[in-house]
Formats: sequence, structure tokens, C-alpha cells
Amino acid sequence: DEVCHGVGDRSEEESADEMTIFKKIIDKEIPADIVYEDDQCLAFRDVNPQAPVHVLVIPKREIRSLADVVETDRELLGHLLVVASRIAAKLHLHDGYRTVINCGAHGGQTVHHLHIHLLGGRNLDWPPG
Ligand code: IU
Repeated sequence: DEVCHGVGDRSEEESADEMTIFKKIIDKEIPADIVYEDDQCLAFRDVNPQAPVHVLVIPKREIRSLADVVETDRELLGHLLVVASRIAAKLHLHDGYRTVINCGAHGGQTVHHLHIHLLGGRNLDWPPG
């Protein structure tokens, strides 16, 4: 991966495989409305919000999906949920909210960098479609 940095002739296909848009947000190569950041994770508002509050909490380390996590990711995964809880409180979601992790094709995952959706500010339907 690092040998490719700065090389200008990579094809679109290669860069799409190696780097998601979320990695570019982490690296501040593209802007995002960041609501929280620490050494392990980043949280920013979804560009296509499905509720008045729609935040994505992502690990800075690249993990493709929940299907790719291993036992040693336990602490990081727990941290992401604690951060989601703190953000929900900070954004005054006192009436409740929902966290969602879409995984794979059937789960509707479109960006292949693990992310927790935090949705709130309205009554959410259940079950999902
Ligand atoms: P999904 O669980 O992989 O379907 O969610 C991806 C989300 O990332 C989705 O809600 C998009 O609106 C959101 N998103 C974004 O916030 N910024 C982007 O540049 C892109 C997608 I591409």
C-alpha cells in the first residue's frame, strides 16, 4: 500500500479497490462535517441524511465490513459504540435513536469501510425494508 503513495499512474480501478471515500475523509483529502474525532475513530454527518440526525462513526483503521472483524478488534468495536452513545447525547437525542451496521450486498453496504450509522431526531420505522 505505502509503496503506491505519490505514484500518479494508478488506474481508477486500483485506487477504488485500495482506498474508499471514507479513507479520503479520514486523511482530510475531502471535506466532511466532522462531529467527533480521536486517534481511533472519526464521526461525520452523512451526506444523504435519512433522519434529522444521521452520523457515521468509522474506525480510522481500514476494516472492510463487520464480516472482516477479528477478535483483536474487540476493543476498537466497543469504542465505536461508546463514541456513538456519547455523540447521541451531545446531539440531544434524548428521545432515542438507532445504530445500524450494514454488511455486504444483502445488508445494503455501499461503502467498503466499516461504519456505524447513528440515526435520530424522528420516529424510525421497524422493520427495515
Ligand atoms: P452503507 O451502510 O454502506 O449503505 O452507507 C454508506 C453511507 O455513506 C450512506 O448513507 C451514504 O449516504 C454515505 N456517504 C457519505 O456520507 N459520504 C460519501 O461521500 C458517500 C457516502 I460515497
